[in-house]
Amino acid sequence: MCDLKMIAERFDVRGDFLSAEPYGSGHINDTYAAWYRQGGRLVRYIHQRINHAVFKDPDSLMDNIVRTTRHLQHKLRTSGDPETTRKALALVPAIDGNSCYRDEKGNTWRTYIFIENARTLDQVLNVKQAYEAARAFGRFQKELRDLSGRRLVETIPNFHNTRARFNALISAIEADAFNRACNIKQEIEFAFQREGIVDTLIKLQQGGQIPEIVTHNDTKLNNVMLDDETSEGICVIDLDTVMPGLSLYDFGDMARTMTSTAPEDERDLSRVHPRMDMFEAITRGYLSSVGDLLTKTEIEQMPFAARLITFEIGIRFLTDYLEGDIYFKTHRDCQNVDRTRVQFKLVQSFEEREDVVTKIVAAAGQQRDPVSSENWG
Ligand code: ADP
Ligand code: GN1
Ligand code: MG
Repeated sequence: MCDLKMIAERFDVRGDFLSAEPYGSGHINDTYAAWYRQGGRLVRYIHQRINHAVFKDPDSLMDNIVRTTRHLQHKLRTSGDPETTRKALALVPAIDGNSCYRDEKGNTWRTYIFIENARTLDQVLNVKQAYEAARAFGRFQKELRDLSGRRLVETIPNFHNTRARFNALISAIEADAFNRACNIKQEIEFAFQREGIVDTLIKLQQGGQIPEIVTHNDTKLNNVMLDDETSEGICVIDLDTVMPGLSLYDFGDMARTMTSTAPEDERDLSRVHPRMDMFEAITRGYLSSVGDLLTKTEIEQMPFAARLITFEIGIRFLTDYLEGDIYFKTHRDCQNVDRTRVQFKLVQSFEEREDVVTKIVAAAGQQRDPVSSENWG
């Protein structure tokens, strides 16, 4: 582990550094929870090293985050909310006043206030959690609708361009740099059979039927903190990919990560399927906070987005396997293949349940009124 104390000293954290340990199960950044003694109490902060192989322009990324977190906090403050630094991520500036610190190796570090009495989950356990997590992501989209100023920077260009993701898969298969394509023939075939879906949302956007808005773009379950007591989705985190996007990208990734109770890399595929009660919970949770801002087409495309985005992440895992596991963190051999298989199983299950999924969205879309979370307890 790197010298966290040295990093910690570069930030304007009041108190004495005690210890730090790796934290969370994100696939991209290096995250540490650090303890400090502060005025006789023990408090925690998050120190995070941005993965600059993934994010090529950390300064623009941090600029996006400064703008969005300020905007969210300003809204909470003006509404009289007493918990602004628990309900919106709060950066702690570096001692030189910058939002981040660049170490001598060129790594970019940032520090956040630790959100206490809340947790992230890697899998949903009940419908209330699914409802609350989706509601929080919907609220996040809604609160950023009036973000003023210039367009946010695309921290990863074409991040949800499924056609570009598909083309990257083809290139990786052609290069087959690690001679791995022979191990995943079925998965490659599965992907090729579905090439026809990859342009759908892009075309709807180009045709002006779906608007570009500010979206989170990485709305997996473990990017929202749920309150320990109430399960309320109190804070959306992991803001590196907050940038212009489609509302459907966010809904699709919620469906991918909040409907199955199996891990993302489950090896027993018989345990993997999207639960329809969970799907209904996320649909209602999401629409309860943002439904009044969505167009008819956006709502109509929600069932499709569930399988498209699940497919897209599946082909990203497959591509990474072919390229030697260089993008997503892996902890064992073939983990990216297992992740792919889980996503593809979910895609297939969404296809098989298309009627049910469509009915759920249609019914929830007609109501569009905020639904009390009590219904999901
Ligand atoms: P990655 O991009 O690698 O996924 P995240 O920003 O999602 O990194 O952080 C990884 C994990 O660290 C999260 O899933 C969450 O459990 C934890 N975490 C991140 N920020 C905070 C915070 N401000 N307070 C408490 N926990 C946090
Ligand atoms: C990554 O950073 P994390 O673990 O929240 C990835 C997402 C994928 C997800 C798959 C910047 O999310 O796009 O959907 O893994 N983030 C980035 O679990 O690529
Ligand atoms: Mg994350």
